[in-house]
Amino acid sequence: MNIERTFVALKPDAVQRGLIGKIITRFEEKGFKILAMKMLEVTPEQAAAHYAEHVGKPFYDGLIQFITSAPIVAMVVEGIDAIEEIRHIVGATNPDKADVGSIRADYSPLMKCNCIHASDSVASAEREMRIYFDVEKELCTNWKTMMEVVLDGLQ
Ligand code: FUP
Repeated sequence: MNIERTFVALKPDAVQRGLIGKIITRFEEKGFKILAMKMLEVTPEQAAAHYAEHVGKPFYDGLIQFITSAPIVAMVVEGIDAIEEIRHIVGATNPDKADVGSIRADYSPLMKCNCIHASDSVASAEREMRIYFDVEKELCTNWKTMMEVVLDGLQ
């Protein structure tokens, strides 16, 4: 059991379809802690940095067009095994393959607008959150969620 931080982004389709609240509620109700959150319009530079691993792939241009087409909601989220747990709640990249009950299975009809991004490793999380946040200044860490209060009382 590791306390991890991850980067999560609600993509333009989720913002445009009015799904911000429903999606964030899933993380809050599971016991995750939101350390930072903001709505922003992704710049071409941020988009290129975020998706650098996909340069040259057939879907790259569409991906950059999509992520810059309307605002996103960027978040830093902390919790127990947050990287793997949140990827599980998010579901597989292709909503056709995502577990029933996952965000992508429930809300997305297509891989090219699959509602949400979540980092796939500790290294990716560190890299990605720094594209969107000044991590030294913008994270709210000096407070406890009720889940942390509950865990404090357990052996
Ligand atoms: P994920 O880590 O699940 O967000 O997926 P990837 O980093 O592999 O892909 C980033 C985004 O590119 C996906 F969310 C959707 C898009 N994509 C496609 O449109 N087609 C593909 O074949 C693969 C990814």
